Amino acid sequence: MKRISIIDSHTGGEPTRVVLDGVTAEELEIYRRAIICEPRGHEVIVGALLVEPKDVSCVAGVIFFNNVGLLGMCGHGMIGLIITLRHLGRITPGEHRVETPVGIVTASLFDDGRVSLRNVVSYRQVKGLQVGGVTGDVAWGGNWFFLVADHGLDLTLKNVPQLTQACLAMREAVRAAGYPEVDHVELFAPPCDATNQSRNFVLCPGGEYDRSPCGTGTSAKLACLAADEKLAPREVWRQESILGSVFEGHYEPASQGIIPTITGTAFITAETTLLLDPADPFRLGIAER
Ligand code: PYC
Repeated sequence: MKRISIIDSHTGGEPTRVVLDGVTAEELEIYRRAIICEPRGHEVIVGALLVEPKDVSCVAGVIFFNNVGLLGMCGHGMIGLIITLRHLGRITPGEHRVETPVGIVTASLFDDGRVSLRNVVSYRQVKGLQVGGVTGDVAWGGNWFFLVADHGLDLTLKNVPQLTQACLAMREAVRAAGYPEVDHVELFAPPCDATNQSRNFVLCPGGEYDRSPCGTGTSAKLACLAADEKLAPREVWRQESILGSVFEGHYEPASQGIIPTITGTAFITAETTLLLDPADPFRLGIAER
């Protein structure tokens, strides 16, 4: 029986499954769907495999993954990872550097359980790309995003199927226009709560939507706001998700773009061991191959 120990958490409603033991980085592709997908999980989960960091100043290395592949960075996942490390007694409040495939992220854990991430350098690559009947920006926030404000859609939970279809079509159009790296689409609307600046809907690479306001998506948004001079350095931007959960963001200017800081909280939901029985036809997950 293969055993994989995990700790689950959620950040603003978006789940993170930290893999503590039982899978190496080399084996991840074999077990990725077993960890994320049904019957042990669900397509919306983001996995976070703990690995030894190459940089010894880092408390951990992490590889984020989902139902269709690897992620460069993951903001909600990093907040979930930090709260998981606190739960395990491996860290206490203070600053902690974490190595990701796209660079080192510095996380500050506060006494009240909030986590602030100083993300990788983020920037807008293209302004005002016209594709598939909409106009949007292409930006990097640790993952690649197509960001659209003027789409004519209601960002409400009951509208998720239509939002998902619209974002999938936009993503196809962006890729066909020469940006195959774009795997997330982010739609914006005015906030429901007037203390926030904006509401978003984020389509993730595997076709699920982010329940949280998306840390890398909020970083990409801050990069666009900075490039348009619509948000000053250190000015606070409160980004609301389609569920109403909130990340607070601000940025520092950097030579190639901005350095975003994203703040949120996460809660532990489970600690358990996944069992993969060799006789189980679905031991590697139910998913398209
Ligand atoms: O919070 O950066 C994020 C994220 C990416 C995909 C899902 N969440």
